[in-house]
Amino acid sequence: MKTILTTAFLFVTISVFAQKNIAPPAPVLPVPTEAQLAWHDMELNAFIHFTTNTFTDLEWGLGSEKETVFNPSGVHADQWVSVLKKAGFKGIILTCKHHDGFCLWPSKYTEHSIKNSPYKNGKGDIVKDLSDECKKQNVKFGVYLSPWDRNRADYGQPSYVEYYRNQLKELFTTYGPVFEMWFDGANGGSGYYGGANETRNVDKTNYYDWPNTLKLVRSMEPNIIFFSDAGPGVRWCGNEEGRVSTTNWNPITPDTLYAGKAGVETLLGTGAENGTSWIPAESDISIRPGWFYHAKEDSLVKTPEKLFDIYMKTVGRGSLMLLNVPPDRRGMSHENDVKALEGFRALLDREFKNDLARTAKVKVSSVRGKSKLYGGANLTDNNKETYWATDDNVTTGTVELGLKKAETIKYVVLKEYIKLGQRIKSFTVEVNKNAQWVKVADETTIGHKRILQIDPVTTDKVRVNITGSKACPVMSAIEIY
Ligand code: FUL
Repeated sequence: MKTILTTAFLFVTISVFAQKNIAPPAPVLPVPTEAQLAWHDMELNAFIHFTTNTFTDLEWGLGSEKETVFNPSGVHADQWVSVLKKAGFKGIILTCKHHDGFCLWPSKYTEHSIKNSPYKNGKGDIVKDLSDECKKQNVKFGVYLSPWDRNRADYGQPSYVEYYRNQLKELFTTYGPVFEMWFDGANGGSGYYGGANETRNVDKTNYYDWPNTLKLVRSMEPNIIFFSDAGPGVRWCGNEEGRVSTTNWNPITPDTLYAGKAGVETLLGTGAENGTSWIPAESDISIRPGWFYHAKEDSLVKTPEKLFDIYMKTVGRGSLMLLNVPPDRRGMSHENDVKALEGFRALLDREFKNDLARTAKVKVSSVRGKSKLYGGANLTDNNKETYWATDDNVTTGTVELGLKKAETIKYVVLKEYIKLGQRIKSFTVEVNKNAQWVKVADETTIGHKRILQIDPVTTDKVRVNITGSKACPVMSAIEIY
């Protein structure tokens, strides 16, 4: 008895040891930071655009608006947050200051703010209201502070950059934590500029001295994600239509993105296979035609189906969907927007309800070191920390999922284990129909998440073929709906 036990113990020890000994794949650089990984996992991010424009019916305020025009009958930040949270949004970025320069907090550096508005007799502070509410409801809070300021007399001079930095200090030391900072690309042009009423163009590359501004913000919020055309945290997706390219590389080389470069929009959408930095694409879009609330757009709110389509073309292509839901003059998310968001959530829940892969039999073409640590079962265990991988010299592979019974399927979801970099360059998906494999998708990149919508088909077997990869493929999940 004792010998049997000892032998068994030795066997278990040796096999565990052998499995432990198979080293994980080396990362393919660049790889995301912890903060970027957390950002990817959010999938849904929100914008709140609110300023004097809400009351003047403009999209870009001139900067000459009197503070008194800002006069919401209330500010229901609790409602903004709860509506977005219920729909699945994990963060909210507020236009603390848009291009018109009006500040939603009582900044001590300007008179052009909420403190001179009739709202709460000048005692209001909407940045505080929203950041407090986000804390309360466990939603991340982000800041949009427009670099372009059409109100300031000194816009274009060094003192304005000082002013901008002072405001960043004010915001980050009073209203944090802040998870994302949005540096909008639109700047320079016509404006009020303290009464000058002229056109001012700044040298966008050098005027703001971005390296030092970012350093300042990082000293207050070390893990902040910076959005701008070229990152460094996340990049613009190149359009405001709610889509990235089907080929979407997270890496990109920031030097190739200087403002005004022809064709840069396409590059922003695709990223670059051999890009030097991990700067994923964020896709900003408004639930209405405009970024600010206009009553005339009440009938033009995007439908749940349209929002779902945007989700498929952003989150479903490895990007993040950043949706703007602008409060109206009552300081509330309008009922039409609320209804659209509820419908959007219901669609997501309905379409991705029952993952058929969870109970499927998984067969893979090969496993790294033949070790269970990297086996095919990791693809369907609903654990994002486990993955299927092949040996280093194997850059193609096949995963076959045998469903419990024939089912009609509409979506195949694929995820790479991006902690080790984005690797897969091409893949196909096949379904078995009348004992024949039929190709239903022929695609390129995967990244954080790829959702393929296929014509509904009844099958009991699905096959994913990785046909090209920069190094051995490393995938964390396959789901089928
Ligand atoms: C643009 C701005 O000009 C719009 O007004 C809006 O804020 C959008 C998110 O970014 O560049």
